[in-house]
Formats: sequence, structure tokens, C-alpha cells
Amino acid sequence: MQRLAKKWRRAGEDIGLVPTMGYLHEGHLSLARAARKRVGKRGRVVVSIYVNPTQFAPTEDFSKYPRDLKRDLKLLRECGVDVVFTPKDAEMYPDRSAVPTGFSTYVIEENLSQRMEGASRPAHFRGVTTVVAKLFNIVRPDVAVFGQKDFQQAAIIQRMVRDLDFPVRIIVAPTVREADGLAMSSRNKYLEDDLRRQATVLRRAIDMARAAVKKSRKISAAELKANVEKIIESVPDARLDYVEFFDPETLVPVTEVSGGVQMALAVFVGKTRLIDNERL
Ligand code: PAJ
Repeated sequence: MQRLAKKWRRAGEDIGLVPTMGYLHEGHLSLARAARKRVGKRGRVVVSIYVNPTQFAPTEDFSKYPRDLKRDLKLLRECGVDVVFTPKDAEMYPDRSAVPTGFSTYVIEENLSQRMEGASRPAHFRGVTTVVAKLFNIVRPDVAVFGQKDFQQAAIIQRMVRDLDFPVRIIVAPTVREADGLAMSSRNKYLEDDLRRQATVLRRAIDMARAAVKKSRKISAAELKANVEKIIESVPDARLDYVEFFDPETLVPVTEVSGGVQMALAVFVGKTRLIDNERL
């Protein structure tokens, strides 16, 4: 992949990268299209598919994370992607558990990673920044596209690029949703009939907050959080992990919510953990 990227660069072709963990849906494909738009017809679009073990906790769904490479490749071919990069664990993390010879260097963002997803999933963002830094060094993209769906992840990657001088432009593309408002996610596959219906509660919570802000202009975050909790609790198999209202640039929580504040929440629906967010 590095050799190929070097060849493309020499020929003056711009490179766009879309990192994914596969089991692709329209959200991922919209990122590939955004990358194509950026690099043009003569540029190169690379989509990586790699279920990155270092961003999963031992208790999480790494081994049962959905995978279907054949289907993914077909979708990406139809989408006009040039290369699908599918590295193996042994290539990405040589001898990860071997001491002292194995993989032992990580990239850690220390500020934006503390709250929300970082608080609920310790070491998650360390795995994300590490694998994305590796992908940047392997693919050497001019632009890389990430989804707004993972708002905190996109903010952390932008910070990493700024702090460590990666020569790449980050584009954040809008969240693609199902017809009923559920944000597309590979993990939606885990939701069977009734749970799938219950999963619309995230969208309903966001809509409620949005309507409340629109109506009263300014409303206390504590009050909004209590209302979100009520909505989530009214759904039999849903359990609120967190809901936050914060400044979209700094991710610092606000006490008063008004227009322009970012809302993010994580909810367990059955055993499946779903996230969503939106600018109010
Ligand atoms: P994954 O969950 O496969 O998502 C890959 C990219 O697709 C991310 O940038 C994510 O924000 C974006 N995405 C997911 N659902 C989306 C939706 N409904 N609309 C728009 N974009 C969406 O995020 C990861 O993988 C990993 O953490 C990764 C960055 C690949 C590092 O391992």
C-alpha cells in the first residue's frame, strides 16, 4: 500500500482515504463519494477495512463485530473506489502481546478523549488514534473523510492531525440515517425486530431537545438531561449510558443549552450500545 501510494504521489494524483471497520452501509459509502469529490476523477480513493482490535475493550464485541468482505467489496466497486486496503492483525500489530519485542507505540490524545465515549470506553480512543495514525502513514492521503456520526472521534482526529502535523486535510461528512431517523451503523445488525423499533428513541430524544431549545431559546442542561432520561426510560429495553450538551469545538459541557450547542448521547438498546449526536 505504501509503495502504491508513493507511485500515485509521484504521478501527481491526489489520494483520499476513508477508514472503516467494514460491514458497510450507506453512511460509509457517502464518505467514499465525498472523498471522490475531493480528489477528482483522476485522484485515487482508498477505503480501508480493518476491525481494529486495540479500540475494543476485552468485554466488547470485537470477535462478533459483523464482517462481510465479499459484500463490502461489491459495494465499493460499484462506488468507484480504486483500492480497498484490508490489512491483517499481524501486519498492523506485529507480535502485539510479545514482550519485549512486540508492538509497543501508541498515539494518545489527552484532552478531548476524556469524556463521553472516552469515559464509557477507556482505551477506545487510544486505539482509534493509533490505528488512524498508522493508516495515514501507510496510505499518505491528502484528504481523509470521517463521519459526523462519531462526532467525538472526528474531533479527536482533527486534534491529532493538528498537534502532530499530519499533512492531511480532514473532512467531516453528515450522518446518514434510516427512514425513521435511526443513524446508520454496522451495529444496527444486532437489533432484532422489536429492539430495532425501540432504537428510534435516540432520534426522539434529540428531536425533543431540539424542540425545547427552539421554544425557550435557553434551557438548563440539567433539565434537558432529565427529560432525555425520561424519554429513554419510557422504552422497555433502553438504558441511557450518557447524554451531554457541549461546545462543538472544545467538547466542554455547557450548563445552559441554546442554539449551536452540540448534543451527544449513548444508549443501550438490549445489549447493543448505540450513539448519536446533533447540533441543536
Ligand atoms: P466505522 O464505525 O466502520 O466507521 C467508519 C467511518 O464511517 C467513521 O468515520 C464513521 O463516523 C462513519 N460513519 C459511520 N456511520 C455513519 C453514518 N450513519 N453516517 C455517516 N458516517 C458514518 O469509526 C470507525 O469505523 C473506526 O473507529 C475507524 C475510524 C475506522 C478506526 O478504526
